[in-house]
Amino acid sequence: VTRAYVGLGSNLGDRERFIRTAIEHMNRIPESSVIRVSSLYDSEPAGDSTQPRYLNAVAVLETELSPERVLWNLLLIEKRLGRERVKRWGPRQIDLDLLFFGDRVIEEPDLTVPHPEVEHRAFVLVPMVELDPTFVHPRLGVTVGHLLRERKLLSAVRWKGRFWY
Ligand code: PH2
Ligand code: MG
Ligand code: MG
Repeated sequence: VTRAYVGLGSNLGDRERFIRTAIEHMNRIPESSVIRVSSLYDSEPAGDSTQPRYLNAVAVLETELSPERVLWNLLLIEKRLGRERVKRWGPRQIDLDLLFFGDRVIEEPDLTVPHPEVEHRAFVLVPMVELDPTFVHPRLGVTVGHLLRERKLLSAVRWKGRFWY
């Protein structure tokens, strides 16, 4: 069994509802269960700064599936929740990113793990640190706690309360 960390983001419609529904769907992925979810964080949009603010969280998915299978299931959930892929880094109802898959490092055309943006994004590092500050980024070889302290990104996210999951 592997612990996969999944980043959730929404900046259109009822953001909290999209995140909650996505987590319920994730818990129904075969041979997998959501064992923890971070708090919710309201964050400044990265990339195109004219889009609405995001709500972000990170969930821990315990799974027996391969990383490719997990990714396939995440994309299916995005589709079920009505996501339309309009523009890279543009606004979206729901975005599910496979951030980490245990300590695996994967470089494939359709799957890069750890997610290549992790170390630049407060809205990923802050919830990761909340879940486990000692988690080691397997490509960089340092903890997520270290990355967050070193990069001084904290100001970009606002804590929005504990998730009730
Ligand atoms: N996701 C993006 C682009 N920009 N900004 C924030 N704050 N949160 C996100 O989840 C996010 C983003 C593309 O996936
Ligand atoms: Mg994303
Ligand atoms: Mg994505």
